[in-house]
Amino acid sequence: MSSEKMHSSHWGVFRVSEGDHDLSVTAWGDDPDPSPLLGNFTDAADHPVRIGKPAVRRGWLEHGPGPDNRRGADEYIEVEWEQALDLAAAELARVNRVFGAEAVFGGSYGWSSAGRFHHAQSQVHRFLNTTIGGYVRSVNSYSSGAAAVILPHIIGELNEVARRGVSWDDIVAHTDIILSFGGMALKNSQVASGGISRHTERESMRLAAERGARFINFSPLRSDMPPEARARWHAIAPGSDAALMLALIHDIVVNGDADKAFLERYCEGWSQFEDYVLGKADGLAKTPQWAAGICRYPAQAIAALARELAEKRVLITVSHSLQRAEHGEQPVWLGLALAAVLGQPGLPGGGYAYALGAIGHYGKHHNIVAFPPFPQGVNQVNTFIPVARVADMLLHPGEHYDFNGQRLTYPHIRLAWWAGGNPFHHHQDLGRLRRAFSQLDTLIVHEPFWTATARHADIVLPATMTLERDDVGGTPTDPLLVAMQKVREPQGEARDDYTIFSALARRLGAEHTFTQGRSSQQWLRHLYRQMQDKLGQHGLSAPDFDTFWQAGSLLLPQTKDGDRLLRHFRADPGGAPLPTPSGKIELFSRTIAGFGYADCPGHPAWLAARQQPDAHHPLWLIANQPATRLHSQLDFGQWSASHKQNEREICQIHPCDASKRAIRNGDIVKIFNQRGALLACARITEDIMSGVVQVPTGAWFAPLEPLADKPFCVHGNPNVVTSDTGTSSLAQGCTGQIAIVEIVKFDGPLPAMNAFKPPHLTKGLNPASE
Ligand code: PGD
Repeated sequence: MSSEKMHSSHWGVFRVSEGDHDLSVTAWGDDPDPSPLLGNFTDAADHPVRIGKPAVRRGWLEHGPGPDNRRGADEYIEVEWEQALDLAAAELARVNRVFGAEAVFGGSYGWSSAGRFHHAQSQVHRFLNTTIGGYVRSVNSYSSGAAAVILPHIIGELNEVARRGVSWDDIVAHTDIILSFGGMALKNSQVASGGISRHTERESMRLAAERGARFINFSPLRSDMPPEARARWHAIAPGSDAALMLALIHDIVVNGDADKAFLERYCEGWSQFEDYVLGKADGLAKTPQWAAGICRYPAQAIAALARELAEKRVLITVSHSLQRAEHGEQPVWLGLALAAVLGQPGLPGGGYAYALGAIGHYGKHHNIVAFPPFPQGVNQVNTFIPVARVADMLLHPGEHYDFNGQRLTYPHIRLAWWAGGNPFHHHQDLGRLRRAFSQLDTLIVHEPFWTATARHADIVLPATMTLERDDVGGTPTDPLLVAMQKVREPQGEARDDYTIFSALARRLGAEHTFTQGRSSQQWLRHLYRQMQDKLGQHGLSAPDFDTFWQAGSLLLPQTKDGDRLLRHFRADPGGAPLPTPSGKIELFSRTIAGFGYADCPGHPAWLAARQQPDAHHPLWLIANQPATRLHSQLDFGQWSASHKQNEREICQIHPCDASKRAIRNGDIVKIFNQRGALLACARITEDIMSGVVQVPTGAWFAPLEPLADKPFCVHGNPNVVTSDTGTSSLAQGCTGQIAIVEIVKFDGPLPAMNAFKPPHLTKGLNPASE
């Protein structure tokens, strides 16, 4: 048994040691509510699905770079590191020489691991910037693609709004009603990129509820609010929140409960928006009766809720998931509008807390100084895409599209470099994504595991997992800086991304520019010293690096509540204006109206999604964040695996929908639409709205026939049926949360689930000798 080390993950801080077989993992003692996701680490490090050696796809090795439909079905040839690095460096140099850095996609979206130095995306970016001068990048995220674009137009930057909004402390002390659209599931707030030392949301909800605060959960799923909140659950149709919010606003106005003084002083464009709500603009008043049919929720209940909200300290929360849908910008905007009509923004515990509970960063306090990021260098390529438009880019080079007031053109990408992400988890319509990736000349992937993305790559470079290297974990909203101490030697021939990129940069004649002459240990010390210097500027100090490293963690000083964005604005709207064009909350945005988008007008509105249930596909599918893993990470781990049945992901279905289809608890079901199909195991429950089924994301893609146009995932990855369309011309965010499907009992023999076995590998073959 080796000695215990301190380490950290996006889902919590822990102590770990190597046992005879598995790792022994114990949550950090000060965490009041540790995440069970830690259980996925125990058997991960030497799992058979680890990538042990660099590998090259046979088709690429034999025929050279170029579009190839065999990606995803080909076998791999294991090669020595030197050969793999030579091939990768030469291919990058070729593409750069022939087509320029504009032909290289380095967006490399993905969460990778909690360590800030080995942050894989930053490593890719610095490597491409320092070797070929840049790359086509991606902007925004799959988490909050719509919110990140609309919020700056109407109130302020996403991070300011979400991270400096209402705190949990304020909610516990002041809020009467927490009106939550999309809930605040603890499975989401157990995670925070960079790490989280104390999971406090459950306790905050318990304390607030005990004081008498009322939590109201509007969601198709009861489980979107934990029992501790003692929430009232109101099931509404997926994607209908905007209609419900409009109807609430309507009745608050006609009841005479709108805070006119607040709207006058702090908001821009109330009159245009009011005309729309009351139907003066389009002849359609947004009444509860109007909304009831859309939401599948009674008009009287909407009217009663509008009355209940008056004169109370009300906090409106809107989860990230609502904006991962067609017209996802609208519920984000309407949540703010509802809070404004009630006159609540800027009051302690009141107003609008966008995405509170969607991630562990929000509702917390801020460190006075943050641990510095690994510097990425300068990208000389200006071309970018909104992150979720990657398949469009690869399939439609040269085509024009709209984004946030700009008319952009998709570049022609020949080479994509991916480290720390799993597009065959995070992207929608995976059959389309496979066709998109087949257009590339070359796909290079760094991964610890044989994920579906690694199985579509041409050159696969085995990366260490977090436990196999030293790093520092931290985030601006958590006071604990963690020395992430190496626990074990790298599995097989795995190398960390920095070592891989250093060796590649050497081949491209830019080693020193990339490394600055520092080893990874020296970078950790260098970044730590920068943090010490910044603390010094505030008259604060931190122990030297060795003391920190030995202690395993360091508690950083935090600011208190005074910096909350809307408090300042409310106190002094002239002196502390919001960073919007008017300096106020924008209920009508001249900027957005000026873009002229039919799918995102100048005020918040109800815009029906194109995807609606029909006779062939009568059910909504909610494809939400999983509770048993982070995204697709460590899906083979003990905790995730123990929550599947027959090795398949679970599908929740209402008893009425199940009985109509003669589906019983535990049956294997097939969920399908025109894009593909997946298998899952049925769990019948009244905790889901009738007409809706739910399958979480993250089960590794396991297509029965890898090259099928309409993939059939036998494991339960819902992204085979989700739609790859943008939220609107404004944000072009991902719309993976909701799909339209049918479901039937699957009676055939259960196909083998091979996602956790490596692909066919030819070991140690030297291609020159073939
Ligand atoms: P992860 O599974 O976290 O998913 O998408 P993302 O791609 O981030 O992938 C991270 C990968 O990095 C893993 O394969 C892991 O093994 C690898 N990795 C970890 N550490 C390292 C490292 O040090 N080096 C290297 N090279 N690799 C490493 C998440 C995305 O999915 C997100 S954020 C959201 S919010 C979206 N949510 C939904 C949704 O709600 N519904 C649908 N349908 N689809 C979604 N997709 C999105």
